Amino acid sequence: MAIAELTPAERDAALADLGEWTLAREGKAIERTFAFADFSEAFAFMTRVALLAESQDHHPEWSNVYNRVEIALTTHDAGGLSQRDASMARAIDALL
Ligand code: HBI
Repeated sequence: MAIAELTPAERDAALADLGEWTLAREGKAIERTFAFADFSEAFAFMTRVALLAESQDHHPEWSNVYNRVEIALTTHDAGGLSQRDASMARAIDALL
């Protein structure tokens, strides 16, 4: 599916509302690190994100070490950031 990459202005506007997320990969991705009480809490969060990703057909690039989860969002089909990444970041924050 063709989807447009955000312009720098759109990117900066999206990030303004996503206070905990930072720009990465020279503006091609956004990322956030989450820390939970323990592995079980971290994995429960990852399960919720996984179901969200499937429902949105938009999938994170992520890693987990014990109680920490690192998530990066980018749109492969756009070759960088799209509105889908901003929407997904907001939806992920709502799963906390
Ligand atoms: N997830 N992050 C990300 N980026 C994509 O471009 C993407 C995806 N999940 C599924 C998906 N694209 C499909 O639309 C395409 O693989 C067909």
